[in-house]
Amino acid sequence: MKKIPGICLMLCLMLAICGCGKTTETESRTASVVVGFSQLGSESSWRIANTESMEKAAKEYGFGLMMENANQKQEKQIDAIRSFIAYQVDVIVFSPIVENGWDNVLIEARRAGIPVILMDRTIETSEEDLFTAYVGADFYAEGRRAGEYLIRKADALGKEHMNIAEICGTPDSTPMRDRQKGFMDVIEQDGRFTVVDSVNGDFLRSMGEECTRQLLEKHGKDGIDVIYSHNDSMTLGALKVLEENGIASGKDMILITVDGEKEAVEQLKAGKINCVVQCTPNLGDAVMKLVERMNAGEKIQGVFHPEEGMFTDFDDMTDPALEGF
Ligand code: GYE
Repeated sequence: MKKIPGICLMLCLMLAICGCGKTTETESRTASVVVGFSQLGSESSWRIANTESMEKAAKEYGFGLMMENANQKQEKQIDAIRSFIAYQVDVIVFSPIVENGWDNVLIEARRAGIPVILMDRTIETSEEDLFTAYVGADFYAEGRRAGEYLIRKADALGKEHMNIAEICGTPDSTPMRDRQKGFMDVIEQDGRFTVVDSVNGDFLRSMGEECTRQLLEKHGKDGIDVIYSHNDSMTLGALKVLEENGIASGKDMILITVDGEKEAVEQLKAGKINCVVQCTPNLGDAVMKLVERMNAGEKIQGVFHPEEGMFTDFDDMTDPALEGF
């Protein structure tokens, strides 16, 4: 099984770090280029900012945007893609909720001659040429960054052993799979760490809360030293439960999270979160730039990763660059 055709064409695109429900149409009747965009849901602040970034960029480039929000349902995304094919949009952009199960609908798009760009997450397929490009983060690198931070933190605290609880994002989604793998590949090299539990929080704040309650019940507060959560929304849910239980997060419980939304960065500055691995939702400009080039007849292929870093309690918290979205 191959994950990304042409992965050897890895290109790095510097993305400027700046910046539902029913179908929304942005000037698609008059625009010369119409983009059909299937957003997977509104599960997190990351997602909301991502939707805004797509809308803003479409406007700036003068493209019509037909947007459907799938509210976390793969079937709805498939329906949306079919409706874009029927409408004969110029380009289909979508953020696949999970990696598998797209072949049939994407074969239909290929047959109709409509190019597809994957935005944010990628797919697993053995078919050739189901999409032209993927614009999204390197989630594996994000997971590795989280693991590298933990090793540095354990060194600084002089810890001989740490128990980790992992709160995962949507099962079988790219960020879930790769943030887990990257993290594990790093910490497995170091005998000091044990992952005592790994639970599904579906990238939702409410689930982050629920998972943390269950984790504390099962392992007790002394049974967990670190929570590694795959996104800020779940981490903020976890924080609430830790506070309720009088657990000093940031000190007695190390919190590592991914995204970089404002609220999480504020909690990092307040010392309650230890590490925020950055994942930018501002992909709209890079996507629309590709649409523009494709429309000009250029053949686009490859993987476009934004440049990302991380914010941690080793950094100067007064740094104005630590802002979040
Ligand atoms: O980290 C999370 C969102 O796919 C990168 O999805 C995205 C993830 C993001 O729900 O907050």
